[in-house]
Amino acid sequence: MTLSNLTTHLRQEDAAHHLHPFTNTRELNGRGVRVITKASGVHLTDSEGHRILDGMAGLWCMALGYGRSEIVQAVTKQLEELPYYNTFFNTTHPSVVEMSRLLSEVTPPQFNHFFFTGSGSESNDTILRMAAYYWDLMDQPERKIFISRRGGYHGSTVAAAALGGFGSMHKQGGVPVGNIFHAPQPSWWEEGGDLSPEDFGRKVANDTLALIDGIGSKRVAAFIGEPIQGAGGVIIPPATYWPTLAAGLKERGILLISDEVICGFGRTGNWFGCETMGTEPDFMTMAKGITSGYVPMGAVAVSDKVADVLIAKGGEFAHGYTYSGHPAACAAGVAVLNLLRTEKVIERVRDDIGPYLQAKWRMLADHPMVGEAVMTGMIGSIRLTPNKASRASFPEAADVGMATRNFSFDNGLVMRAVGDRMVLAPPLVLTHAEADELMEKAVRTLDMSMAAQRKAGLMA
Ligand code: PXG
Repeated sequence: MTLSNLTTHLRQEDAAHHLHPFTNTRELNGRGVRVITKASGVHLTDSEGHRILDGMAGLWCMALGYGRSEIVQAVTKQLEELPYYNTFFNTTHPSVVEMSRLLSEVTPPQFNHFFFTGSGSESNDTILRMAAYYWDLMDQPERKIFISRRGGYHGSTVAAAALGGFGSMHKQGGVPVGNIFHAPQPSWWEEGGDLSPEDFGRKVANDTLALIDGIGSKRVAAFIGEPIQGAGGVIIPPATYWPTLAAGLKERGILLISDEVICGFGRTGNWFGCETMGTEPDFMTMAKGITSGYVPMGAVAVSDKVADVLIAKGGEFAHGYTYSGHPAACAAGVAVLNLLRTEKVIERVRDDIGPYLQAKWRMLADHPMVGEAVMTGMIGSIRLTPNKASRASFPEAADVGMATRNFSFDNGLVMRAVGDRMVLAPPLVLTHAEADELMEKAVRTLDMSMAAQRKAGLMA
């Protein structure tokens, strides 16, 4: 394939001046970056004119798909009327007021107050500070420890990286935030051994509570977890995990933070992942789907239990961002929440396109290279394996996930690889015909990858 002048030019300029997130720049520049120029509905177009089905909704965020004029018009109107004003010094503006009210309507009943940020990472930093302040106000200042999980992802600011459970992130740049302990993750296929998924779910929850008791439960401020771990490979916990863990946290008076950055706003077939998992968190972390990715924004949902104390007993909470409650972001958020409601997008994920896609996706478990194929709502993964009977893994150095991702892209489908798990989170507005196209491409991708692994002697 000969590349157009435009692609060559953009690749050269990108290599010369742009440092990409989570990227080995030397390798990328050697390979040449892929240039995405346009998108519409659930399809991307690259600079060479290839049409690619976006099975990752951007980066888990484009729930309503690309090119929604209702959102574009709402943001444009807001930028014309009031492009910016802050919410710090005794001021507010109509779009942040409307966004806050709408959030109180769509979130579980305990949430009636919202703090706005620019991203999921900033939201988690906010929660760390707010939860610590809450315990000071409750005269329990010794509660300063946060429990997170191995394989959890909570962002890339210094505190959020420390909170997350990726050793690769902890090693770089020090991450000097103390008071954080990492509990095991409920990944049955990889770690469940001979236990049934239900017994394994209970075991991981009880091991987590034992870790907390070992630390001293009265020193623990909060536990944070994604209802379904996203960037850690879409780990859907056994049904016993969350109820056992949430009950144990409640008994010990520990706050529960549900990181809804990926699971929130319909991804799991309910408004929030905690509703799907049956927990009642004290905080929710929100970003991504809150604006369907059109404008950056994050938010923290603060339960009445916490907000009442902050308001009744607290002084000034010395925390905030220039873009807290940015008018254009709130205008996008209001448009998105209205569209999710009027188009019944979440009901459709629960009752129609979700079950349709799940049934087809789960059939991938019959493929010789797939150990398990799981999906809740419209977030799923498949675990690649050279031998499903023994639940074996490919050698790490072979990077079979990455190779499979590249086959997928070449087949016109974006799937992401997390180690040897292929993850999928397409726009929630996917049609049945687009789901069929997605599955056809996924099967072809697996067949191509399996042929390559067999040729390389990595699989019988
Ligand atoms: N919490 C969760 C659960 C997330 O998935 C964040 C917090 C941080 O949000 P911001 O807006 O600060 O990025 C995230 C972000 C990946 C990937 O490779 C996932 C995320 C971000 C970047 C890459 O899957 N999730």
